[in-house]
Amino acid sequence: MERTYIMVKPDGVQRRLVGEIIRRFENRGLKLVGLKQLVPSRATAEAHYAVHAERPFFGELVDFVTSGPVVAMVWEGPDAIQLCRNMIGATKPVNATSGTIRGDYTCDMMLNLIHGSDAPETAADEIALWFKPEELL
Ligand code: RTP
Ligand code: MG
Repeated sequence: MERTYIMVKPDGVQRRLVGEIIRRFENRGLKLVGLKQLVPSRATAEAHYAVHAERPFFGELVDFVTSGPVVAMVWEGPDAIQLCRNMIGATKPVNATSGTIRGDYTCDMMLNLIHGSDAPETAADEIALWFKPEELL
């Protein structure tokens, strides 16, 4: 069993896609173990995307993810990290195929609806960044 950090970004909340996204993960058989809505602080967003701190789009990315409410979640299941990445779809819109969340609902590189952890180490770090242990059931 693995746990992964999933976040509906501000564009996904604004577009009323929270229910659709949760439905997809539940239909797939994953278990929801943490869920909350919040407006991320700049410090949390910068820590979350710290790996991209030197990239030219970093400021814009932090501005975007702090621009409104996000829905932070932890999902659990076999190979949950890669399984969720596959369901989310590629970062580059042209590579996000139909049937994935990004492939079905967006063609924008920044407004791409959803984040998912990309490896076991980043999943552990992100879960600890966004959730207190007692918030996970
Ligand atoms: P995320 O972390 O948000 O789940 O997205 P990801 O793994 O698919 O992509 P990542 O490489 O981690 O990049 C994080 C976010 O930065 C924006 N980005 N822009 N202009 C660019 O070349 C570029 N590359 C990445 C995207 O919004 C991406 O979601
Ligand atoms: Mg990423």
